[in-house]
Amino acid sequence: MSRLIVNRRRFLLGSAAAGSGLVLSGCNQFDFLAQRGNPVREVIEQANVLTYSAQRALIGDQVLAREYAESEIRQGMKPNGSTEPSTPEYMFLRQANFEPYRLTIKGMVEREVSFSLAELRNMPSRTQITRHDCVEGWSCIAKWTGTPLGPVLDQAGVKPGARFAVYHCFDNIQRTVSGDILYYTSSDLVDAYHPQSILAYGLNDEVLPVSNGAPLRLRIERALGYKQPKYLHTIEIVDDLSPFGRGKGGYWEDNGYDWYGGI
Ligand SMILES: Nc1nc2c(c(=O)[nH]1)N[C@H]1C(S)=C(S)[C@@H](COP(=O)(O)O)O[C@H]1N2
Ligand SMILES: [Mo]
Repeated sequence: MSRLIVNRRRFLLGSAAAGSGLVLSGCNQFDFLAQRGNPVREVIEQANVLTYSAQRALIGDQVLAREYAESEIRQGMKPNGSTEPSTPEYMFLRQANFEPYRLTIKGMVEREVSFSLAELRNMPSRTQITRHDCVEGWSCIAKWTGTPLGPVLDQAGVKPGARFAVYHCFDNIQRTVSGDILYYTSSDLVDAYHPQSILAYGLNDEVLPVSNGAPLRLRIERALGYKQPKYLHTIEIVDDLSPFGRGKGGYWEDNGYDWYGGI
């Protein structure tokens, strides 16, 4: 089984790299791939659906990601992607030491709820030492402390028919002529309710630093780095990902990365 997963990971890394090259190069020869209804694109999309269901069938729903010993933490957590968000909303919260921060849960829920950091820290916590794998080809073992997401979602009451959680972040990952693009990603509810899915406010026994996503970032331990949203402010429960961004369920997903991003 591990061989299968390794092979799948290689495949993923390959397809992610090809996907981003495709978007960034803007090469005419390949542009047609990005058009909806294109048969090649549909084949690629089907492949993603297949790997998703194949992986769910292979490893089951609630299998834990490997956890490591303290002695295996070799270096600090390498900051990547956005490391210092510059949106006014974030800069305001940062200078106020994140006192006014609230995490909001909305969408297909019985009641919209929001929590301050103090409230989240007072809920049961979980600490885990796990390995973060970025598609750029590096990994880091780090110790994360936070509140399990499942019980937080239960306080909002997820409605029947809901399928995904969309994670909205403060940072402007990309600036364009038509405005800032804010980072977002998403998961299914199986990953949202996974026992290692935590709203992390602590990293390696310290308060989570700004460069790694302060005040709150989600860990989804069986997924690649781009599925670990930093600077999280809202979780939206939905049954359809198409209304967000370019409809692929995340910033990097919109740029060609696999939606599931499992490892
Ligand atoms: N909001 C936000 N979340 C993000 C990113 C980002 O740029 N913005 N980058 C992603 C990527 S590609 C990686 S590898 C990890 C990096 O997390 P770190 O800075 O704690 O290493 O965060 C992920 N989550
Ligand atoms: Mo990454």
